[in-house]
Amino acid sequence: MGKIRRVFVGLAGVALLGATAVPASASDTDRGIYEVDGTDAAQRTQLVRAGVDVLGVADGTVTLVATSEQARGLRADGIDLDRTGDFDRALADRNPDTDLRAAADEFPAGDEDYHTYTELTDTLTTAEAEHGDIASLSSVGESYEGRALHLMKISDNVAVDEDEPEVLFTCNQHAREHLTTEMCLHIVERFTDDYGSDPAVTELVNTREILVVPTMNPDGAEYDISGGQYQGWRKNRQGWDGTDLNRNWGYEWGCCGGSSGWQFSDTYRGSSPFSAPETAAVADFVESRIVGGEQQITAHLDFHSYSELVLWPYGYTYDDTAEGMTREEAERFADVGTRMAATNGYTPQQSSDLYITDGGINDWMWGEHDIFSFTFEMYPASGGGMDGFYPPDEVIDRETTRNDDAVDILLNEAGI
Ligand code: 0X9
Ligand code: CA
Ligand code: CA
Ligand code: CA
Ligand code: ZN
Repeated sequence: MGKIRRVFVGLAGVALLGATAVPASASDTDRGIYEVDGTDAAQRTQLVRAGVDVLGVADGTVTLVATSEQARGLRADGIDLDRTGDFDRALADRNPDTDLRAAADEFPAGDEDYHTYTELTDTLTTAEAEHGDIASLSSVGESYEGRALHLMKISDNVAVDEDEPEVLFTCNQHAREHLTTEMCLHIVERFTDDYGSDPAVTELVNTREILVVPTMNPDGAEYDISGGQYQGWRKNRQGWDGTDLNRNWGYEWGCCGGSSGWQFSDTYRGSSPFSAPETAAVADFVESRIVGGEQQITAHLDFHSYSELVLWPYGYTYDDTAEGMTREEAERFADVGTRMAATNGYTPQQSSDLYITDGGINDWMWGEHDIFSFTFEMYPASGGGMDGFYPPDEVIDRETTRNDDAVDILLNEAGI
């Protein structure tokens, strides 16, 4: 595993860097998986600022990936890091043996129910063909490597831009968070297949325009399963080592130590706001929904994994209220977030209660467009290490259906 990975990284380096010197890449330094117990938000932000890759947080315990150099630095700063595993080892343990490896364009053996990009495209195409009166498939643009960033619109009279609240769902900004793509696909299938038979679904489709972008990062997602093995990849596939899409949005971009300027960091913010074609395409689409001076999209939900959390803006500041966020608005976020969390059993909190992030999608949606915007961190709650990103495909149904009531709450709120 380690060997194959290094060869692959080496080739990418040659192709992208040409004759220039190759800097020491995070990809081929020794990476460990660590836990830190009993953290508060300030300590988690300190960890994030050190550029480590936070995998999950549960009851104050952080699971993260760090290079040995980063671990040394953090220990010198008094942080009690407990090394629980090796990054390459963890992936090797989760991946099938060499002889069981799937073809390059399929998920690893046993996980074939997850949708590859091709399968996702086929499924969306079929949904549109079977429900052409309420489903319309287009795209908001292309990824760095040229894959279509699919957009499914679901509404009655779908070909007409009606005066109905528009609600946007986005998934898979982070490559390895494959369960989120299944979540968006589940939303598409539920609001098409159950239309006409489920009264709540029918009412929402008749009175809303539901917009779904099932993968914002198809290049990264395909790379993450390349060779039929999970790669633990987070960012897109642009440039030397990719950009973290959820640090590339243009509201208070790079302001507050909640992202990294180092290209090999897993939270690299990119060279400028919207330098990633994927964030730029979705942002342009959102901007195109300003009609007659009024933003038509009133609510938005972005799916991630993992930790089972309901998060709301702002992420760039610990303050509950800030420019563009009044006390009443902060209370509405907390109220609706808490009500959604009561239906799926997640933990509700302002996103900076987790750790500071800047350039995140929710801050831009709300700060720029007053779109009522949340993030869900899906299953599992904890204990996964790297495995947390790769739950077996047997959980897809349960863990996507689990969010049906929360999705309906947000769709209803969008009309208020
Ligand atoms: O760090 C992130 O981008 C998200 N967590 S993940 O483990 N999926 O990478 C959390 C984003 C929460 N949003 C803000 N803090 N603004
Ligand atoms: Ca399976
Ligand atoms: Ca309609
Ligand atoms: Ca409309
Ligand atoms: Zn994520």
